[in-house]
Amino acid sequence: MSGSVLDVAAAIRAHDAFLLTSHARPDGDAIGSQLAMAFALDALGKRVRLVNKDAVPGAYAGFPGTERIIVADAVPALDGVPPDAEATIVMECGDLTRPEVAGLERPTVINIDHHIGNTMFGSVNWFDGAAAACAEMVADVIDVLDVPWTQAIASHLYLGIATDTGGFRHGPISERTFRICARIAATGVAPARLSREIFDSFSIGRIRLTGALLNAMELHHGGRLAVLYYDDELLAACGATSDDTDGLVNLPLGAKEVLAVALVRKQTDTQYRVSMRSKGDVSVRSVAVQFSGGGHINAAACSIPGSRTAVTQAVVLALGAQL
Ligand SMILES: [Mn+2]
Repeated sequence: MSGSVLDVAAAIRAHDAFLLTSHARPDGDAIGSQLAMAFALDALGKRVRLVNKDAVPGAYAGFPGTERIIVADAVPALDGVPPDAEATIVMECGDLTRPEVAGLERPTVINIDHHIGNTMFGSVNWFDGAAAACAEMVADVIDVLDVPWTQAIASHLYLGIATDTGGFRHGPISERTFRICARIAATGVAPARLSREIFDSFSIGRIRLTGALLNAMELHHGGRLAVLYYDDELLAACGATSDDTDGLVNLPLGAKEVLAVALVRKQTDTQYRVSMRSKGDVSVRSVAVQFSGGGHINAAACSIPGSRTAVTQAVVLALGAQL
């Protein structure tokens, strides 16, 4: 049972205090969904706190309210509110381990997500695989709760949608997406300014890392598959940090012939994280699942044990079967 926006709204109306979280290493949709929801709950007079495992990526730090996010491995104790009185809202997460924050369990856990494979871990679950971003779902929640869209809410909905669609390039972008965007623009926020802030706020280290990654890019299967690789040494050499790597996996897709990309990141000598992206019907999700990972058809990830060579060969082979 995938539930509905009405179930979510009813659960929100029934509580006064909320704990909002999203996945570790948050992306734009994680941050945008959380803060749009937070501002809506504020408007209803609810008590709201936000807890994430990792800090807000630098490019999004200027968006309103990001300073409210508590960065912690475990939910801090809350004075005056017994934990059971607080409802947890988890956005953008296929299961309750994705936040990597301990202590999220509550009698009411509201699960709002658009990732295929969601385990329906909540006491209230709303899954919508047709949403281009979790932020689209949050927009619906806000409407059912009858909260007017402020510029702060609109900015965060835009952050989620613009990033999860790669600047309106991929995913189930629909009429609904553009209806929401039309209403975002109607609040008076300038989409072009937000897009500049989202997409053109990188560090110089990120730009140098981009050059290094692409310079060392490998092509396989007649150029249809690109493989990128980095480790901590390359980050340091470029003056970059792991905060600078978000979205780099998409770069080779800018080449017409490239249909899929694997970005391999060294975690240890015997463990590698593989992020994958693809165009059209090429399913990187099915490859990620083979290695106990997950994601969407066009965006998925997994961790694979083995040497760099063995991991890369396994990924090249598995992706080749999808091309
Ligand atoms: Mn998302």
